Amino acid sequence: MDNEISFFQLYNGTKIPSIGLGTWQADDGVVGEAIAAAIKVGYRHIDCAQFYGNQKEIGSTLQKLFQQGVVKREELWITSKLWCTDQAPEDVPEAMDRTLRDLQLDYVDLYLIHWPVRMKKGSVGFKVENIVQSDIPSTWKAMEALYDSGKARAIGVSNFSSKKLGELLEVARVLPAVNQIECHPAWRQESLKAFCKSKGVHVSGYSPLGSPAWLDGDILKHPNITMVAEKLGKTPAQVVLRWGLQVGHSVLPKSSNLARIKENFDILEWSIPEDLLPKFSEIPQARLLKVHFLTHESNGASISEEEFWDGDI
Ligand code: NDP
Ligand code: 1BO
Repeated sequence: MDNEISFFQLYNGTKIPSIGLGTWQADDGVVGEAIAAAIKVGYRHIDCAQFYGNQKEIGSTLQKLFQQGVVKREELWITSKLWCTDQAPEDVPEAMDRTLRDLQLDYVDLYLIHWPVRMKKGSVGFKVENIVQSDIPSTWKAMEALYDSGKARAIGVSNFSSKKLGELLEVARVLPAVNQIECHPAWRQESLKAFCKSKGVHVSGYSPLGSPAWLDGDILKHPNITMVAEKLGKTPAQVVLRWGLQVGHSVLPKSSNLARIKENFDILEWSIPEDLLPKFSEIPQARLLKVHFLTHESNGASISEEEFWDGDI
């Protein structure tokens, strides 16, 4: 088969498909069609989260696809994430069960702590007054129980700096298998990626296209990217995603457009020649996803963006 999916093996032996369909900002009424189209094209990995508010539609679409025989549950890799309001250890099992009910699944393949930030249970919105002291070791114990129960085949974290991940690794009984972080040529995260690699933690790259419709930069228009794309007869999105695979992380492009869903998957049967890879390393670095609500003085925050990320660059 053309474009047969490739995998990265996690430390516990499970295999995460190298490309996953992102679902953030894929609204109800749209997300189901996007998932169905992606699975028919060959995607086997869907990146979900309770926070995205669309897991029910994803669940009913998956059920239809199973019933129609388009794909089997065991052929898919479904990631979901624990939202910040459910980090109290006693709330973690119910959050998992809610996600499983919404997705109409018995288990997820990967369950992540979405952010290293705890917010008041039931609170809504990104407001400094909603933040309460986090206690990642106690949240993690509850995550480990989900792993033991089989409701999550692997557990991990997202948006964890080297420092926060290092602290977790010191207390974890079940090691985090994945750190899902912003990663694209304009935010390559070389030191955090090297740290993750040294600890056997796989990196999944979110906003792998630089989230062009939402965030500040449009890396797809960077001259180095357009030059490589023209040279290889590929699109800017394809070379940016392919770069991600070649530097060792899985990529999670979001699209709700059938043509772009196909385009983003067509990155498996070719590669960027070694002599063009330095072109990606020349691109200036800037984190695109800023957590202003946590870090900006005007919101009453007391820490800076740099402090929040523990100085990781
Ligand atoms: P992406 O980098 O995937 O960019 C998505 C945007 O690019 C959409 O506007 C999409 O529009 C557009 N797009 C998709 N394909 C192409 C293409 N081939 N050419 C041009 N434009 C294209 O950004 P996201 O921020 O959505 O990140 C991807 C996923 O990562 C999320 O959906 C989510 O699952 C995950 N994520 C996780 C986070 C976390 O905290 N753990 C944070 C952010 C993201 P269209 O749909 O119209 O094609
Ligand atoms: C705050 C944005 C989270 C997307 O995963």
